[in-house]
Amino acid sequence: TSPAPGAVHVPGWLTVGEQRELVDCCRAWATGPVPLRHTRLPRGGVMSVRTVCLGWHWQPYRYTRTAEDVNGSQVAPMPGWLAGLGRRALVDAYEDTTAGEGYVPDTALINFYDDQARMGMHQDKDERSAAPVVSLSIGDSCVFRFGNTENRGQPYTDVELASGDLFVFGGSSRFAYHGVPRVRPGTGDPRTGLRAGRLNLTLRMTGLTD
Ligand code: MD3
Ligand code: FE
Repeated sequence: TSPAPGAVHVPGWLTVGEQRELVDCCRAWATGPVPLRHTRLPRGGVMSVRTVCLGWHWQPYRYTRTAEDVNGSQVAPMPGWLAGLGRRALVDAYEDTTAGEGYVPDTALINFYDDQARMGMHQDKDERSAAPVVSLSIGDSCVFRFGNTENRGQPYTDVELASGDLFVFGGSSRFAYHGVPRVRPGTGDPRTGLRAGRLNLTLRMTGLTD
């Protein structure tokens, strides 16, 4: 189902087995060279989600290879198999066997939401590429607020994102405001191995080179 041009929601795209494998990987990445952390914002705020990055380290509002804002370490690499999952996501979402061609996501941002975590309305503008963003959700459901490209307010559409859901943001939706106003505690599937909270992986092409 498509709430806007280029935006496609595919409920239940990941199998429970794939979700469990991703949860295991995320646990390892969360304790990797740059551990899961609450991102500090330049004006003194702290994000309520906890994030770990692969390939490039995102800090507001730029991508770096080393995490000066955490511990100065080099981020873990973006695995080739995860980029491949992103290509398969585009093929399935756009129902076009060629949709993944040239899609080589070089970063993954992994956000962990506890019951209280939220993400305010924002645009993702730090990439130098208009390639689609692939979003994978695991664990508790959330309300995902999908807005417009003009401002953080209305008009917007609220969509429920559940465990296993794929969302692809391409075309004009790539630069739409979006956020997560609430998580729904206790709605996850224990078979994924995630006992509480919500995990979201976004795969992106940064358009950056070293
Ligand atoms: C629409 N993450 O990491 S995923 C983010 O669930 C982010 O953790 C949310 O927003 C989360 O920046 C939402 C869906 C998403 C991700 C990136 C987008 C939607 C997007 C980029 C452009 C447009
Ligand atoms: Fe975002």
